[in-house]
Amino acid sequence: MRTTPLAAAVLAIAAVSMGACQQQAAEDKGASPPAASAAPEAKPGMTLSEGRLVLPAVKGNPAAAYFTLANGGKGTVSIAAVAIAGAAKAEVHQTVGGTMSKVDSVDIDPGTNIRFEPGGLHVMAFDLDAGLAPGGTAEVTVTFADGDKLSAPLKLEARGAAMDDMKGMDHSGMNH
Ligand SMILES: [Cu+2]
Repeated sequence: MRTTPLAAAVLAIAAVSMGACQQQAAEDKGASPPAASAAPEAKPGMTLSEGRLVLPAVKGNPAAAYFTLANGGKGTVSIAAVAIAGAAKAEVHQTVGGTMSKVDSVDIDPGTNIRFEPGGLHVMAFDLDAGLAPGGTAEVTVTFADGDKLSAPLKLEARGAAMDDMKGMDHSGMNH
């Protein structure tokens, strides 16, 4: 029975320190100003809307993603890369005169927006996950040249008549 008061005291001290730690942590949380990296997937000033990913009619073919990216910030931003959840690889392409080519970067001036749309800029998604089906969503993440990122959902759609202009597209000649 000699150890009982000591054990009780140790427990009491432990309880007090835990309480103090938790309180300290809570205070730290409330007092800290939001760090620049607090929301790495939501670059300030940038908005991605009307996102959709048009799934291929033939399994194994690439999908095409379209969206509007608006720059509400003060400086020009540059898209460095795009990734789509459920696709092993994604590339920014531009269709000019019926020919697609890979685009390494896209600049968006402040106060303007860029539309990724059929027949123009689009994101091609390769090696699609079998789980991607019309009616669902997939997350797109845009990485900018400064390392900031922006994520937003893409609505999954079946390929329809609007995609006919993409018929017969050939990705084999794109080496640049
Ligand atoms: Cu393409």
